Amino acid sequence: MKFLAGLAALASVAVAAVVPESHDLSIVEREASPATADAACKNGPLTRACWSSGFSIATDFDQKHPTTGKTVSYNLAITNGTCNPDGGADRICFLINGQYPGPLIEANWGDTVTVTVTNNLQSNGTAMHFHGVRQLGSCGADGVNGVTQCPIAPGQSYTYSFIASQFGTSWYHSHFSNQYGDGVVGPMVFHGPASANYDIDLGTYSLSDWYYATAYQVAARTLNNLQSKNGPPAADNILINGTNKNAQGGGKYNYVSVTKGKKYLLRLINMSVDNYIKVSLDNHPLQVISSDYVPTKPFSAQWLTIGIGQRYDVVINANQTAANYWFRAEVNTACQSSNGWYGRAVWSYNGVATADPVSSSFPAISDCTEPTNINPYWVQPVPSGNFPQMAQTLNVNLTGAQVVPGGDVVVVWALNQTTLNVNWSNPTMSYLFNQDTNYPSNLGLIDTVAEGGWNYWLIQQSSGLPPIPHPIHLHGHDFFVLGQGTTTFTGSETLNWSNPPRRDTATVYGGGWLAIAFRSDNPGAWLMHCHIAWHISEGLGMQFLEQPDKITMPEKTAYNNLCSSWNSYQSGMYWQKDDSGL
Ligand SMILES: *[C@@H]1O[C@H](CO)[C@@H](O)[C@H](O)[C@H]1NC(C)=O
Ligand SMILES: *[C@@H]1O[C@H](CO)[C@@H](O)[C@H](O)[C@H]1NC(C)=O
Ligand SMILES: *[C@@H]1O[C@H](CO)[C@@H](O)[C@H](O)[C@H]1NC(C)=O
Ligand SMILES: *[C@@H]1O[C@H](CO)[C@@H](O)[C@H](O)[C@H]1NC(C)=O
Ligand SMILES: *[C@@H]1O[C@H](CO)[C@@H](O)[C@H](O)[C@H]1NC(C)=O
Ligand SMILES: *[C@@H]1O[C@H](CO)[C@@H](O)[C@H](O)[C@H]1NC(C)=O
Ligand SMILES: *[C@@H]1O[C@H](CO)[C@@H](O)[C@H](O)[C@H]1NC(C)=O
Ligand SMILES: *[C@@H]1O[C@H](CO)[C@@H](O)[C@H](O)[C@H]1NC(C)=O
Ligand SMILES: *[C@@H]1O[C@H](CO)[C@@H](O)[C@H](O)[C@H]1NC(C)=O
Ligand SMILES: [Cu+2]
Repeated sequence: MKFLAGLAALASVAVAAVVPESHDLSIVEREASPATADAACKNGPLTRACWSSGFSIATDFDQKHPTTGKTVSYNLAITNGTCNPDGGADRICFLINGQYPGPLIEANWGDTVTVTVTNNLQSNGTAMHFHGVRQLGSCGADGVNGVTQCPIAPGQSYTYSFIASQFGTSWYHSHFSNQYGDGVVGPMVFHGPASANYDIDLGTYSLSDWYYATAYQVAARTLNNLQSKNGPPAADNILINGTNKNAQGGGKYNYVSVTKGKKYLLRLINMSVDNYIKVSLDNHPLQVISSDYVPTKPFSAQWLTIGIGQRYDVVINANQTAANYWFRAEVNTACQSSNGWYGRAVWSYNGVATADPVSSSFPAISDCTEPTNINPYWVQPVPSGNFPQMAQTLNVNLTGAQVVPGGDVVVVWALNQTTLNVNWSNPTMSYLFNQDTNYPSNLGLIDTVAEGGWNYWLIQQSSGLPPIPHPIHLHGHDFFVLGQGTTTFTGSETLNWSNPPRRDTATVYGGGWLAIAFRSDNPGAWLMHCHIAWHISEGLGMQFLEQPDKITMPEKTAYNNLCSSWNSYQSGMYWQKDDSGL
C-alpha cells in the first residue's frame, strides 16, 4: 500500500517539478525525465532533478536510497595548535588534520562513509557527531559521548561507519563539552539531485561566530553568570567560510568570483556556538532549494537567518551588472544581538577588478524568524488530530541547580526541570549492552511511542525567561515542524499537517513554542538538545529512547576497548568534567 501510494505521489510531484529554466530545450527533452527516474536521465546543469536509475529529487529518501557499494574513507586527526582565522592574535585552537575548519567530508548519496578519528589532544577526550545524518541502523556511529559511546581518550582512535542515506549539506563536530567551539568542526557534503538547476557548485560556506578567548573560557564565564543575570560574552567576530577581517583591519575576506549568466549553488552552514546573525548577498536574492537534509520547492529570500546547526542550499543567479558585491553576515538587531561585529565576503564578477564593493544591502528585515514558506519537495503529510491531546510537553526553563554536584552555582537550562548530565564512562549504550534499565534521571531519557507510531511534542519556553531563541536539534530523525509561535501555546493555533517543513534543527522562539512530530522508525538513543553550545553544556537537552530491543548495537569489542581506554585515562585526568558533558 505504502509503496503504491509512494509511486503515485512520485509521478505527480515529479512532472510538475521539471520546469528547467533552460536555454536549449532539446537537451532538456532528451535528458530530463525524473518522473520515471530512468537511467538515461543524467544529473547536469539543466537536469539537476535527476540522479541515477530509480532515484531522483522525487525519491522518498526515508524509504529508499541508492546503494552504490562504494565506501569513502576519511582520517581525522585532532591536534592542539594555534590559529588566527581573522588575522588577530594567535590563540589556542584545536585543528583537524592541521586546519580550521576541518577538511570537507564528501560522498555520493548511497555511499558508505567511514571516518577514523584520532585524538591527539593532550588533555581532552573527544567524540565526533555527523550532524543531521540519520544513522539508520547505525546509532552507535552517532558520536555522542555519554550516549552512544565513551569519549576517545588522548592517543586513541575510533572508526565510525554509516550510509549517506540522504543528500545535501551538513557538518561534523565534536560533542565533547564545548570543544567544537575551539575548532573541532568541518563541513560535510553528500552529492545528490536538486530541486532547481544550477551550473556550478561553489561548495560549502560556513558561518561562525569567533571568540578571542577559548570556548572553555567563554563557557566558564557563561556558566557562572547566574547571579549577575548577564548573558554570555559577545563574540569578537563572525567568520565566513573560516575567514574575515578584524576590527583593526587585519585578516582577509573570503573572495568568490562568478561569471555573468551562470547560476551557482552555495551550501550555507551555521557552525556558530551562539549569536544572532542573518545573511544576504547584495542585489542577488537567494533561491532556497534545501533546508537541512530535506529538498524544498524553491523559494526566494533576500535575507536568511540560519540557526546553529541549520543549513540552506541556495542557488544564486549571477545576472546583475558585472561588479563587486558584499556578502553580509550581520547581527540581527531584531533578535537579541550581542555584538556589533559583522561578517563580510566579496563576490566579484569575472572581468571586474576585485575591490571592496560599494553595493548596498537589501532592505533590513525586522524579525528573526525562520522562513515559513519551506515546502518539502517530497510531500509527506502528518496524521492530524487534536494536538494538545496527542502531544506531550517539554518546558524549557532556567533553574539555579548545579549541573555537576559540588560545582559552582551555575546557570542551568532544563527541559521539564531535568538538566541533562551524561556520564562519560557509562553511556546509554552501555546500559543497553548490559540490559540495565535502571537509568538515572539526569540522563533525561524519554521513551518514544512504538515503532511506526507518531511522536508529537510541544516545546514551550517557560514564562519569565530571557527571550532567547533556542535552535532545537534532534538526532536520528528529521522532525516535522507543525508550528512555531512567539507566545504561550494555547491549543487553538493553526498547525501545518499537509506538508510541514521537515528538518533536523528548528528554533523555539524567545518566550514561544515549537510543535514537532516524528515517526518512530529508527531504533536508537537519540539526543535532542539546544545547539547553542553554552546551553547544551548547561544541560538543555534530553534523550529519546526508541525501541531499545531493536537497536543495531555497535561492534562490542571496539566499543568496550574505547570505554576501557577512556576509564584508565579518566582515572588520572587533570581537568574534571564541569558541565553536562555534551
Ligand atoms: C592545549 O595546549 C595548552 C598549552 O599549550 C594546554 O594548556 C591545554 O591543556 C591543551 N589542551 C588540550 C585539550 O590538550
Ligand atoms: C579540555 O581542555 C581544555 C583546555 O584546552 C580545558 O579547559 C578543559 O577543562 C578540558 N576538559 C576536560 C573535561 O578535559
Ligand atoms: C569555502 O571553503 C571550502 C574549503 O576551503 C572550499 O572548498 C569552498 O569552495 C569555499 N566556498 C566558497 C564559496 O568560497
Ligand atoms: C546562527 O545560529 C544562531 C543561533 O540559532 C542564530 O541566532 C544566527 O542568526 C545564525 N547565524 C546566521 C548567519 O544565520
Ligand atoms: C535575476 O535572477 C533573479 C533570480 O533568478 C530573478 O528573480 C530576476 O528577475 C533576474 N533579473 C534579471 C535582470 O534578469
Ligand atoms: C513536562 O511538564 C509539563 C508541565 O508540568 C507536563 O504537562 C508534561 O507532561 C511534562 N512532560 C514530560 C515528558 O514529563
Ligand atoms: C521554572 O523554574 C522555576 C525555578 O526553578 C520554577 O519555579 C518554575 O515552576 C518552573 N516552571 C516550569 C513551567 O517548570
Ligand atoms: C558514572 O558511571 C560509572 C560507571 O558505572 C560510575 O562508577 C560513576 O559513579 C558514575 N558517575 C556518576 C557521577 O554518576
Ligand atoms: C504553516 O505554513 C504556512 C505556509 O507554509 C505558514 O505561512 C504558516 O506560518 C505556518 N503556520 C505555523 C503555525 O507555523
Ligand atoms: Cu539554547
